[in-house]
Amino acid sequence: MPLRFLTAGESHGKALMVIVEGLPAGLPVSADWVDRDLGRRMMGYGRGARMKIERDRIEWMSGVRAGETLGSPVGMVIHNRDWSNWEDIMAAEGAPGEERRRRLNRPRPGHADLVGVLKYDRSDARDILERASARETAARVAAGALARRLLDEFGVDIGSHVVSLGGIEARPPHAPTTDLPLPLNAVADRSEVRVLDPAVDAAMIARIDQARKDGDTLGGECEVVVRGLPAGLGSHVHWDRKLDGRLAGALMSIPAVKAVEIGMGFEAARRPGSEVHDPIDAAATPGEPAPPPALHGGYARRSNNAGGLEGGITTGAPLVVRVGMKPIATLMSPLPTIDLRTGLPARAQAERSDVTAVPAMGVIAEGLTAFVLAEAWLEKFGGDSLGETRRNFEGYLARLRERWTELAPPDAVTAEGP
Ligand code: EPS
Repeated sequence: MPLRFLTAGESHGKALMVIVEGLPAGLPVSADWVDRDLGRRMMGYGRGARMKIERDRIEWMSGVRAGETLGSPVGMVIHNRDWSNWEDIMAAEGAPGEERRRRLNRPRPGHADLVGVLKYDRSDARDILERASARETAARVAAGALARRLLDEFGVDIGSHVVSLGGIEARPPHAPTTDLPLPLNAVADRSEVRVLDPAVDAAMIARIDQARKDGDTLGGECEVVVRGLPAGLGSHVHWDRKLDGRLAGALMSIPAVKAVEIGMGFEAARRPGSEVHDPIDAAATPGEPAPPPALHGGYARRSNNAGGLEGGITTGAPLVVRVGMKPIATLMSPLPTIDLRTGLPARAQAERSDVTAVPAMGVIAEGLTAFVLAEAWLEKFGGDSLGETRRNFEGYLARLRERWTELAPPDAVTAEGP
């Protein structure tokens, strides 16, 4: 059974809930570990007043005992502090036809308001926005934090940083990751906009301040980088097992995300093959043991334009994914829309919102990346207990090393073959 999770909860409902199923037993976990990522998701210059109300923390509901997973479904709840202000408006009990309070009648272009109302046959777009709100991503980050915990046991580092915000670039597209700090978040989290270059901070913050004054919103791009993965996660054999497709699907599901690039991404479509593909070298002398930890099986790449994936399978090089987010749909200087009650022209409703949530989006992207990778990890290595997963992982690495030592010595092979 694959690793999977389900979330539930409205933005101004009582709580968010998440169930993660398929984690091996014996994985050390703590609420502090999960809460750390929840806290990181709430940060970032440009976020709205809601983040001052909430203190996102999980409460364990199931699946964990004495600081370890049991192998049973892990249930977590994140209580909404704002619920006390919405108890009447969002109450579950009541008469279906009764007049709703805090209705949203003027749908925001770019939000799910209008299409959701049409699809679900609602008259109040609040019935849609409550679930379309990016608040739900807190539950995803909690699930992602458990996935990250599993990968962390194997030395995998998952980090992200903002590479552009409101049109200001912090890093040129497709720059090699060899100069990035490890762990990446130790540096990225020091910046209010999660950029690595402190010189760019001030320009982005000024841009956000200006957008706030203008009643406008800003989008941007984050880069997720994963280091320490072995070659061999994912598969080439079937479309829905290809890891690049699975990652792109998960990342595109983040609210407001409109683009995902892996490695060189769109730029690779513009260049000849000789400038795109990553030449393969030996990282060790053939016949001698591959250097530890042998994640690449003894091979190395001169570049990483593939972003760590070939044929839907990890190469052992860093996984590099760029995620592009459009500006948030709630504008304080609202765009033209219609009034759902009359069909007549109106200005979109201005709900409390953020000027930008690009720094938070990177944290969410990390969580979803971790989840997809943990799923692929358990497909490859399996195990009902962490110890079993570890033995399988080590057995695979031993085989990669063995393959390398079995290679013929260089003088026994001609260009045509042995
Ligand atoms: C969010 C909570 C929301 C928004 C934001 C993300 O809180 P509220 O709607 O009470 O202000 O700050 O949601 C949106 C940007 C959106 O379009 O829905 C959160 O917890 O991340």
